[in-house]
Amino acid sequence: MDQNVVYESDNIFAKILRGELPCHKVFEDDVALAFLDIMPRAKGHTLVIPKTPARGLLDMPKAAIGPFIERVQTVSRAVMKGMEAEGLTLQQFNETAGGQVVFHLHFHVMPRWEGIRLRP
Ligand code: DGP
Repeated sequence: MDQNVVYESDNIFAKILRGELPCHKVFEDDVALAFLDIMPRAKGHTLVIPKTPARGLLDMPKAAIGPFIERVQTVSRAVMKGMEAEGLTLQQFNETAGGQVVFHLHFHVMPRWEGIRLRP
């Protein structure tokens, strides 16, 4: 695992952070950016990414994790309220084998309603 922990700054989310690619922004401060997922698995599916460069949760500096998770909570609350959701699913993938496609740490925030499944 350690030998794979290389942050590549040409990933799509790094480009979004630098303003080189557009996004539908829902939250931003000095710690994190949140924007709508381009392939939503639920209405209001939002991604929260840290401004700290980290490939995944495993290489995120410890001191940066707390502030970032606070933003995940802030965005989750706002998404729940804005979407009038009944529940919430959070997902975070690490490495290709773990389902990760974009190699900048991100949490999926997916509002949920009774009886409505996530799209695959
Ligand atoms: P994963 O690394 O498996 O968590 O998947 C990456 C997610 O990012 C996937 O749900 C689709 C989304 N995504 C990929 N490219 C873009 C993009 O350019 N813009 C936005 N808004 N979302 C993207």
